[in-house]
Amino acid sequence: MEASKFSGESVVEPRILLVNPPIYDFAAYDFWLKPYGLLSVAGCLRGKADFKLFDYLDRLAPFVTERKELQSDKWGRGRFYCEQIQSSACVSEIPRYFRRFGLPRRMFEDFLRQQGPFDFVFIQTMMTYWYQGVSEVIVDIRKACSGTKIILGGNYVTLCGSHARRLGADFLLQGTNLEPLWQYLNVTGELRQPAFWEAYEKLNAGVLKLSDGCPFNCTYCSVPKVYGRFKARPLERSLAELDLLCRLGVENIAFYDDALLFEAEEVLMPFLKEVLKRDIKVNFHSPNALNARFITEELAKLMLRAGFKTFYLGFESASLQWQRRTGSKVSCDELERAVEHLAAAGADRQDITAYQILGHPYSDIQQLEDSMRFANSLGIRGMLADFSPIPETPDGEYCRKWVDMDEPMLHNKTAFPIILLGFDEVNRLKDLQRRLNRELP
Ligand code: B12
Ligand code: SF4
Repeated sequence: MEASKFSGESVVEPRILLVNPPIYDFAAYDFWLKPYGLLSVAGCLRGKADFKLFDYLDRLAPFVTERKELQSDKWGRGRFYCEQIQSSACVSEIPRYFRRFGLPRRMFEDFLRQQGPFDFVFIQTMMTYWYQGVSEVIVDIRKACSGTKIILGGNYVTLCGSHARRLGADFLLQGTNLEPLWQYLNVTGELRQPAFWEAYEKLNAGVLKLSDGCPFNCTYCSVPKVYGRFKARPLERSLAELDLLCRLGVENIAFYDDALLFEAEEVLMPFLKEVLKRDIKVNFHSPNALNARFITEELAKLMLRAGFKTFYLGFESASLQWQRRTGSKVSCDELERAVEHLAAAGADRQDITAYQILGHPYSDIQQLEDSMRFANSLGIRGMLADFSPIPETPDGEYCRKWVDMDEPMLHNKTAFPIILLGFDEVNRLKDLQRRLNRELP
């Protein structure tokens, strides 16, 4: 390993560029998308490096705010700037437009010319099927600053290591243990630091994560393997991060926890009680599904009082057979009870959404239409969550029957349901979901 700029007696801090790449996909929407892993790692090095951020998905960048059609909704969500492009050969049969979402490429080239060179570039990787955006960033950095060390981390690198190694980065951080990164950089990071949110010039939405891991073992999910046992993060660290987000003017906060409501008495409830005690006024959201099983009357009341505005519940299917085969994370009764508790606590049913998987390989036993009608009968919105097969999960491995799982583009959530069920059937189910939502009071 070459000596990094962290080593030696130099008083000059190393220059580190943080990049959240553009997205290449059929669809993308800013549903409180933030490069939280990247910012967390940078937070550990706060005060030890000179950071710059280029977030292609930053919707508060002037290029975006001057476009009326890209304005945020009342909870800080909205559309990304996008350009239609040629899809890559492996998904060319999918009859949907393929696009590049995010700031134009030339803006990054200009940025590198004006702000470079950098000693290191840290690049966020997210969905496995978004690797083309990562590749674009690497090509542009190599062209502009040849001596820069490029470091990748995040979900794609963790789940598709051997594929990611072909993109040409210098170092890959797989999984969640940051020790190999500190060794590579020859520095020690401080894990208790909040994420590096001050990298943004303007910020109206942020992210928090109070815990890691999940106690369930759903057969379609990578979290149990990647994160292991459920573990709460230190409350003080989360409160310090909340404080930082509020100081930066954030109004909407999305939780990125996998099991936000597990052991709520030890984790979420103390956090929310502190929010009330400090009289903090922000809107909380749970885009990453909540487990309805854990929503008690008391918890629902506390969540509403502390500022929760939208509720996304993971339901997946009303079929008992499907639930049992995939890990029994939630039942129909539990969903119904949770909705009653939330509504009684003051939530508008229009702000409660049940996710259901579309295009899961056991669709034959999922009874999706009945499941959609069941959620609708509770007066809440339904949202079809297109299935993305994930390598090394039992269901993802089963999908090798239909697609080449070694090509991450084929994990694409728009592509897979169409490959499995056909274009017409996917459209029929989506139309049905839209109709059911429209019929809600
Ligand atoms: C939040 C989240 C979302 C958010 C959006 C997140 C985003 N910014 O894009 C929402 C709710 C919108 C979402 C949607 C979906 N998601 Co999602 N999501 C997540 C979740 C919970 C966290 C992702 C994240 O930000 N991780 C980063 C932070 C939170 O992790 P961390 O632990 O602090 O990070 C550590 C390390 O990973 C590392 N690290 C992380 N990043 C970096 C970067 C660098 C440079 C370095 C050095 C280190 C590093 O260091 C950190 C400190 O230890 C993951 C599960 C998980 N626990 O990771 C699933 C996950 C990524 N999602 C998944 C899925 C399936 C989906 C959906 C397809 C579900 C659906 N059918 O609708 C959609 C797809 C959306 C789309 N447009 O295509 C899958 C992955 C699928 C895939 N093929 O890649 C995951 C892994 C969950 C699973 N089921 O296994 N998701
Ligand atoms: S409950 Fe959610 S995070 Fe936990 S294993 Fe199941 S799908 Fe994954």
